[in-house]
Amino acid sequence: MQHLEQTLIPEHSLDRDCTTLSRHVLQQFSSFTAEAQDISAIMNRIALAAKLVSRRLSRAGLMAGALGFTGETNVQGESVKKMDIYANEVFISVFKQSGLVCRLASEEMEKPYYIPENCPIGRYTLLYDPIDGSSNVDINLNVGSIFSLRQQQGEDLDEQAKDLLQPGDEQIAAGYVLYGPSTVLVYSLGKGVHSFILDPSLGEFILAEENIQIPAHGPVYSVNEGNYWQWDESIREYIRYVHRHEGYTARYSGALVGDIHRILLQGGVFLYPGTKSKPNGKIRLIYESAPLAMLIEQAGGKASTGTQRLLDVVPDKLHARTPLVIGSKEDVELVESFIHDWTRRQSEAQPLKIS
Ligand code: FDP
Repeated sequence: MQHLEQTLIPEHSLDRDCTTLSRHVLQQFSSFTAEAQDISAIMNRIALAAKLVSRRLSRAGLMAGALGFTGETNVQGESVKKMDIYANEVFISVFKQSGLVCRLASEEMEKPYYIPENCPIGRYTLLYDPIDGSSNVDINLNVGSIFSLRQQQGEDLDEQAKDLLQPGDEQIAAGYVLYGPSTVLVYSLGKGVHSFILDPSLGEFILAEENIQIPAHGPVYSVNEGNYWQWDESIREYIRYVHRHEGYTARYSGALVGDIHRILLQGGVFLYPGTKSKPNGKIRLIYESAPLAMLIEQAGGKASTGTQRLLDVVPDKLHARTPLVIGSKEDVELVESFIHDWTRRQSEAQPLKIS
């Protein structure tokens, strides 16, 4: 009996040092500066938003009016779900009167949301996708939230938010929350990638893994193959390559955060290339792919558009999209090599111009 208990409850799980998210954020800074306190407070508010969304998701099927569509379309032309609106408003409400964040910009809002009373003191902007993978909400599958924090540059007096049109390297912090069997928060302040699990009995995110390293190569390729007919030939060639070689397996959940979390822990590559109907793909740069790219690079992986490092891309508008190839270094480079070879063959095949 004693032996059985030892097997079921390993000793280390009882001795676990419960590092909370806010303590961890403060530890990331070497001194107890005003910036350290601000970022720790901001991460705490994001954690609060995540807990509220997680609670709503876990009870949504039991509540009247929590699931389904609102009947509206968002700035992207996509049908809006009630949960998108709920989660979007949760993020706004946790930052109102916090004195921490001056603007919020999200997938659900055409223009940033300003909190003027915070602006004299809160010089940060939070960019976020409140519910990523919305098509999973109504069928009780995993969804996520993605966030990115930037310093406001200049005054933004005309409320044009032009300072947000900067490369992803300008991000101060990035992360995501995965609402799955447990709620997991993964974040980076540019000093490694760390994951936390929500302990519902404590209401706290507890450190699960520090300094996560993505494998250099993994078996997973994650892409919506229903778009095969719409892709460039280079992407089709890559997909035919993985179909014909041993060691690859397909996983695509319909929620980017879930697919990236798998790849972060087990390796592989996620692709959302351009299609005929969406030449820049579907994934939004500022509040989806840039934060995920920061996390994956911090974990030793790679993120690109297929031809350019993703964190170097300068968006031309708030809701800009780019093709996305992200994950293990070797797997991203393999996809890039197919794009590069195909582009070279195309240019060599051009008829010579004789002047
Ligand atoms: P959704 O629109 O349902 O929120 O970027 C948004 C996203 O989901 C990703 O989470 C997901 O990987 C992708 O779009 C799914 O799009 P497709 O249905 O076109 O594959």
